[in-house]
Amino acid sequence: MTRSERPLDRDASSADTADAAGAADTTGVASAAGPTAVAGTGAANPTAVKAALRSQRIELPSWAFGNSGTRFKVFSQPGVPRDPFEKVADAAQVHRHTGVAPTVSLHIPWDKVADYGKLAAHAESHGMRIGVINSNTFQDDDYKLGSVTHPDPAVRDKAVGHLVECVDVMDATGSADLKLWFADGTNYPGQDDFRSRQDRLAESLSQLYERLGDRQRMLLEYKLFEPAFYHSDVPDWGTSFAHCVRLGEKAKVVVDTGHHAPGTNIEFIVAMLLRAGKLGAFDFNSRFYADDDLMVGSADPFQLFRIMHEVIRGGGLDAASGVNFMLDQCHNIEPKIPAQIRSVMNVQEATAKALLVDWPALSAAQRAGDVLGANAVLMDAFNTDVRPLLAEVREEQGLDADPMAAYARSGYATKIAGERVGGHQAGWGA
Ligand code: RM4
Ligand code: MN
Repeated sequence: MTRSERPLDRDASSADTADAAGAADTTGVASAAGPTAVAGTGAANPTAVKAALRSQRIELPSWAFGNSGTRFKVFSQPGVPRDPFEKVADAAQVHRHTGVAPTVSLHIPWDKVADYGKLAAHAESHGMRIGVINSNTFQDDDYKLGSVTHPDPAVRDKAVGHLVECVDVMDATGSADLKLWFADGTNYPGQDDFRSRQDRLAESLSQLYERLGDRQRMLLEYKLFEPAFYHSDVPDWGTSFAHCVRLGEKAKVVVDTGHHAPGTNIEFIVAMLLRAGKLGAFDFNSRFYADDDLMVGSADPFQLFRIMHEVIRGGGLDAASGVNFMLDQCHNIEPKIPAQIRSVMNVQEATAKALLVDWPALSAAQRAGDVLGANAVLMDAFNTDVRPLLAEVREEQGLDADPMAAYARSGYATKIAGERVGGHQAGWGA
């Protein structure tokens, strides 16, 4: 059977019902009958696939536009923004050429400004909105032994104070989400007590949770290691999940794709979190070795496809799911704006392939125990060249079919290199 001969409508009865009880009432998002309208019509319905691609949203990180590097060297680039306003302007260029990236994440204090209302208005004048506010409790001397888990209550108070200040920034910018990533951990066995640190973490998070408005959420990110090398206080999705469940509906887990041990099955984590209604956001990037923060989809496009497949399976692509898809990347040696454009395109390509999965065929093969057949359905979608489809989607939206070429032709890179002379280029800690 060719793609076009496959049934238009997904056969609901073909969906597995094994997880019905667990999924339906705990999530309110993931459907036990499998993917929602977006995916069910997959290969057989190009209109639905295109609609899903048009409505997909990918958030850009302000810090990707600043200078970055490793602990060995930060290489500067011409035209790099000197302040958050210029970072937002650069993000707007990415949106101009891709049409799916209208929000930009801020990092406080890197993006500290005197008037956040003014920054939000500036974003709006560029067709952008302020997205997630990312907190930073890792760059002060006080935080050497931790922030919200620090043994000294005064340091914990200071850290919670910063997080509350971030909620003030959310109020001023209209942002709905606060992202929490803690560098907290220890370097040596015996250095501090795991359980006391968990208690302090729980207490600090509760204080913050109380401060959230009705439409605001807190997103708790986990990371296996670095900067702490013996243990991290939020090393894995289980720890984040446990805290979020205890806190309540407004607390969700963040999956940063670079924050796992090599070989971790990230798509399984995605499935579990969506099933429980606890997936709040992605920090997308690629890694070869550790938390490399390279362009998403560059190290392992197949992994990204598998993740997007589970996202669609669990309803995470539907706007109502509230899952935020952000790029958390640094472009140390490549030009930053085109690197962000390329990253957005990589996410779109993985999404398009995942949308093309023939769900009725996959489900039938799975139920029949057809191991090779089921695998072939997935690989068939992954091996489809979706670039012509995405080019078509862009042209239908009045965009250039090739965002990279359009950006190169735009003259923006030359313009900012000429204009942004003097001042202090933004970078870590700026
Ligand atoms: C952390 C984590 C956070 C990001 C910082 C800069 O490793 O990924 O999400 O904000 O880096
Ligand atoms: Mn991250």
